[in-house]
Amino acid sequence: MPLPKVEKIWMNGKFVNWDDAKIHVLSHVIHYGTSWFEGIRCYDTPKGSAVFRLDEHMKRLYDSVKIYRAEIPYTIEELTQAVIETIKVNKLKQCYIRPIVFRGYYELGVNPMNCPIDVVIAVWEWGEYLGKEAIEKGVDVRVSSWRRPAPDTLPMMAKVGANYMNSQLIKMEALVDGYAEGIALDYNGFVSEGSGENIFIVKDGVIYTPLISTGILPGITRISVIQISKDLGYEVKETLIPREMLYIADEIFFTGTATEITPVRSVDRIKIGCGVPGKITRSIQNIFYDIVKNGNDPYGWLTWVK
Ligand code: PPE
Repeated sequence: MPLPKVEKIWMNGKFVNWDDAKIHVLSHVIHYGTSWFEGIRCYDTPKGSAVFRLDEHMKRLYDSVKIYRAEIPYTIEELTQAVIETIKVNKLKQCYIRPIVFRGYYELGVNPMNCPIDVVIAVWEWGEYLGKEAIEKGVDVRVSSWRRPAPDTLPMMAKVGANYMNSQLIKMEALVDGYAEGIALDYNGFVSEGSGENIFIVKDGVIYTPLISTGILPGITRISVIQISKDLGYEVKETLIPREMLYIADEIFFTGTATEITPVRSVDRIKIGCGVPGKITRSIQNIFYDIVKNGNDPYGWLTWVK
């Protein structure tokens, strides 16, 4: 599906027309994957438009850049304000927000340090991530034959363009084989995450999710769901999860900005629980969607656009 165009894109401090937001083919990012980005959602609630956990997303962006010895030439406050302005200038009530920082055009060669840091913020409308009905009925997934990188190869805590080549392999393999998504194991063979989402497993009333050290992105939806689950009175364990625990789980669900909270109904064609979204998944979904869809925000997680 082609991107649904909006009017303006914020590029290095200025608004440019969607069609003019271009870079040179010899930009460093194109050759070596030198980019850091975020995915954020703005929701249309009855109380007005609101961005979910904007501050946490922006902090993660600055952290991603720092890991690579680079620096964003704007303060976090400036860039946060620019996100809000980009939503407003495009007159969108709800949208997906993609701030992206990259090494631009100057010289080539692996050393990135002389190339400029360019900053872009784009917004567009992005609906269901894992297909229609996924959030209601759940998705069928497989365990990927591709693993997440070992900890001393690529830093997976950084949300970096290059990391998504690994995600692309996981995703393509799953789609070609008739699944909605793939679950990658980490380099030791423990459950890690999906190509673009974190994973939670429910077994005997306890909620489990993989450790940060298993090659996962530290998801903002993940920490939000951990908080919601604890407040609902559930025990949450961040721990190593063996592959077979997926098969005997009572419930499984994915979390992520694009995917929100999507139940998993089968793994490797093995039915999870009754093959329909479980009770605990539902109760967490209910709180999450009450925040983002209805604007009922006991946690102060929403930034109002007006
Ligand atoms: N793991 C990965 C690898 C990942 O890309 C995401 C977000 C998550 C976990 C969940 O993180 P969070 O959004 O902070 O809860 N993936 C983004 C990009 C997806 C894409 O296809 O592009 C997203 O969901 O916006």
